[in-house]
Amino acid sequence: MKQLLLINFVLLLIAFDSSVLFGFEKDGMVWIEGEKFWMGSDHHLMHEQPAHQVFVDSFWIDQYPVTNEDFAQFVNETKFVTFSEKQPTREEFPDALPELLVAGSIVFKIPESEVDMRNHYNWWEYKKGADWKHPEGSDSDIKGRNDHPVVQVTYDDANEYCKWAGKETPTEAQFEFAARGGLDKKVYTWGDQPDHLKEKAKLANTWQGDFPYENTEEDGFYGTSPVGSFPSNGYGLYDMAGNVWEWVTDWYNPQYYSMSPKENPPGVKKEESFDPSEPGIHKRIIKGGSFLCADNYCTGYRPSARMATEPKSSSNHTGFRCVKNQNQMVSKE
Ligand SMILES: [Ca+2]
Ligand SMILES: [Ca+2]
Repeated sequence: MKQLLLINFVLLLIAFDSSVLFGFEKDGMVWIEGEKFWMGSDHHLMHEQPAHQVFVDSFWIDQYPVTNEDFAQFVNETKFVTFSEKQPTREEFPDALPELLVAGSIVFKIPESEVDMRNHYNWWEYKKGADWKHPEGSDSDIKGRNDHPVVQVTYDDANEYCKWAGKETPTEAQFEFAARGGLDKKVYTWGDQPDHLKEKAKLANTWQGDFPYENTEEDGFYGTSPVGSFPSNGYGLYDMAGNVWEWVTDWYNPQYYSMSPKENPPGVKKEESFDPSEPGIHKRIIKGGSFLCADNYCTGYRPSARMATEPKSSSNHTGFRCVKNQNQMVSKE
């Protein structure tokens, strides 16, 4: 009897311990226990290949993307001015057309009918006055969108926010590992079955209908959605698929996965970053996909999906969240 009680006690301890290790939440962040996982995919785009095993150290990650309300608090306290609120100069953009040298940012514009899918200028336009407080241009605002993810932020804007919060932007490996939520080698954050084949309510804010001219809004949202509107993944994290793309620290190189280190891969050096479609421009990576990701285009909301983005560019489908690393925790204590 005594032995049985002891076994029960030990089992109880193990159960308690695992709940501490996985999905433990504090101050809006979730603890991710370091582990090996399969990064990338052999079944999708070339730059996601090869799938390869890497190890990431334990870290904390924000449960939700940073919201307009969070970002407003940062701006109120620090008087920070984001990149898209400043007028671009001729020195920064020597080749830009004069009409583009006004403060503004990139906004999605739905075409009226089918367009050439190879030319993304068919659905993106530079809009004067577009910034985080006016995501779709000077005639828009964020009223009623306090709990939506902040958008129209560059990588540097995101990085400044995370620093202010005592955090950092995640690496690509951290983001992907967290996004998988413990489901190794699965296509989506919820498993292998595409969202549109599920009978239940939608699992992420993506694009339904023919991208880019038909948005049927079956998931209930035309654009961004309040953070946490869809079920969390296995680690209790929200919007790791869809809603907004999120900045990570890594510089982009399509061949990185065949040469990356096996532990805590940091990405290539800036000088080694390379996008074959725009050689000569150094780009960082965004992950997680957005409300513009459609199954007929990029299914960018898969955890292994990645997109190269010029770090000084912002748009109305890109935001971010932050992480806290162990070295930060040690230095703070
Ligand atoms: Ca949607
Ligand atoms: Ca996302």
